[in-house]
Amino acid sequence: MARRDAGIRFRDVYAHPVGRDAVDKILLQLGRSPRWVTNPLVANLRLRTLGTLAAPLIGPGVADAFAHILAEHPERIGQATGSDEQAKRSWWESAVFYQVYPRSFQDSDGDGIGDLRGIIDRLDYLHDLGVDCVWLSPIFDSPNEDMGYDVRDYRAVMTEMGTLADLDELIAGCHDRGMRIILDLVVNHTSAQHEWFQAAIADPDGPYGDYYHLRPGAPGEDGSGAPPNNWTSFFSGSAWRWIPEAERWALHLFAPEQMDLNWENPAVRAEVADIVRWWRARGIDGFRMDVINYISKRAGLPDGNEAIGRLMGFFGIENYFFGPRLHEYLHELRTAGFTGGGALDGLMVGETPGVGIEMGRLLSDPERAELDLVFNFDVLEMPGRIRWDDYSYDLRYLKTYYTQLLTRLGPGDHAALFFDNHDNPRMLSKVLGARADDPRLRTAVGKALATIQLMLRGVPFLFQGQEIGAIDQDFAGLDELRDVESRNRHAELRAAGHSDAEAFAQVLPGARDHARTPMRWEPGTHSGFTTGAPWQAGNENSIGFTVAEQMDEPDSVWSFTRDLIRLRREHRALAAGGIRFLAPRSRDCFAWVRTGGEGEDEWLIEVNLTDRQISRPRGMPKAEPVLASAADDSMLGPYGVLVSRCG
Ligand code: TEU
Repeated sequence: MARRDAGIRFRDVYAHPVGRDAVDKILLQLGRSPRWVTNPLVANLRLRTLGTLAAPLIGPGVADAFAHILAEHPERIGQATGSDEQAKRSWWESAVFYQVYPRSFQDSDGDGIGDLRGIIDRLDYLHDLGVDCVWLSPIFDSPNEDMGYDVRDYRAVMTEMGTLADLDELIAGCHDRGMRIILDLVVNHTSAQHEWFQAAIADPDGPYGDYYHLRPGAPGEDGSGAPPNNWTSFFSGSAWRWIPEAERWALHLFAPEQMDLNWENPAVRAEVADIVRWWRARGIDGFRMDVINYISKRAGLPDGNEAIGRLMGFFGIENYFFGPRLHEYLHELRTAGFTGGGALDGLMVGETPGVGIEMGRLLSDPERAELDLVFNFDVLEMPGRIRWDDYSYDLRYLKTYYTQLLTRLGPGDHAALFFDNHDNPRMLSKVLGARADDPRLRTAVGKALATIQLMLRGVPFLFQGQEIGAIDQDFAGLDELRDVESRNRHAELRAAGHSDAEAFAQVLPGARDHARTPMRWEPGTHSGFTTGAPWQAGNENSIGFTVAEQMDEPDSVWSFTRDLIRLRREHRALAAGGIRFLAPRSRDCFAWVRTGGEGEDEWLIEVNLTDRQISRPRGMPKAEPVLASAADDSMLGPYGVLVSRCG
């Protein structure tokens, strides 16, 4: 069989959306410039030659892995087309989203776990902030091995969070206030306790056996029996679990209790479409689709390339992060699940780890009727860094990242703009570290991040607590960490010979637990989150950074965030206009203009990305300051911000 990479030159790889994003991702991890691969010498190299030359460095088979992906996806990088005015205007394009992590938002019954009634009690708060759409992290029935991302029943509410009637009341409460609500749909995998999986292992050759990735084999008494391939889980260890009662290996990309669904099975796809229709009929306005780019696995589930596995930290990822039938599955779900009365309606925002700019453009191209929007995670860590690294995030990287991202997106493309979520430490703490104890700096950085997120061209997704300058927690030890990923990583480090303290020190910087501490509503015991014992430690007691204190303080992060959202609401250019970057040569100042349509105001935004005072860039357009933080008409203080109306 002719090798797949016969004749392919490296420029072909870089002209391909998947190839370009994969190469850019590798360059990002290596902290290298794209010029490394766009120069004629490399660009004209045959992929096979490059693979041979690079083999000593990156190992064999990488070129073939690229060639395989290119062969599976015939698309080429499309040019940005259309204009801002032509781009369709759906409700979500100018909306401000707010992610609620229900478990830690507001407890109403004193069991220490946040619940739906608690969210209902806080809807006026979200409305006062200016939220347009609430995204709930999973509230479905779940054993909570992964805090709801292991669903046991897609049509029932987790007991500790309430009932379907509560959810109906919450949906109505949002709509009555002119807000919308989307749910977190986790359909790459189900809980091992889901009835489908239970039926599958009871009768692996029956109708449900093909709902999952089950493979024959056996671990062997002495453990000599190897799993079906070398894939590893994102939560440590192999991605395969031996199920004795079924005498089968079962695939789990995440925890051993999160069993990957087999989307090749039309019955699975029909089940998911039915779940979507069921929730749409209950008034849900759309979904955040959990790891939705993982649903298409390469036929045969082949071994992962050793070099790619070492580089990315997970073996097998090239066989599913953008699988061969992904477009087909998404389009089918979009049309089967979201077609209400003929028009494609509802929102599908994809959580797509590992997907880069070009793949994101492909998945969210309106012409394809797949996803509307994707999360690109490359903003969360600086080049060459991973979440577990303990380092100081330099905000100047945001200028590089967003200038590249928003320049590459066309008017018909949209970027989800976010810094925090339930899977990552707080961005404010990544920037300031222990200096976040300085309330002045903490406030300045909180406002600067809010300005970038709410004033750039894109769809902002605030995460609960961001609006009050929430920071990481000083967890005392492993017993305060609840997240399966944190605890598994700690166990893996201990098994590798690290002491408890060493293992904890390596887990702490990247622990998702930082983002899952209870919302700080007011000073005092458990910050008004619960009258009971909170499920997750939240030992911060800093003064001035609770909702109650911030709402009363005109110079707080909360007030500034509300004012930014209000400006977006009052001026279309800020919510849905175009963007023109300024002062490209300034490393320290991130400046841009939001452009409007005929007769609409244009806006100048300037952000000091450093902890030093800087002069405003020369040659800025004439503009009247409207909103400022640590800035005047000539200087920008540390992390200072100026939002001005042009003209
Ligand atoms: O996370 C998917 C994911 O791969 C990462 O974004 C996540 O940070 C994880 O730690 C892998 O390193 C989604 C959910 O957001 C996450 O909470 C779930 O644990 C995961 O999927 C499995 O459902």
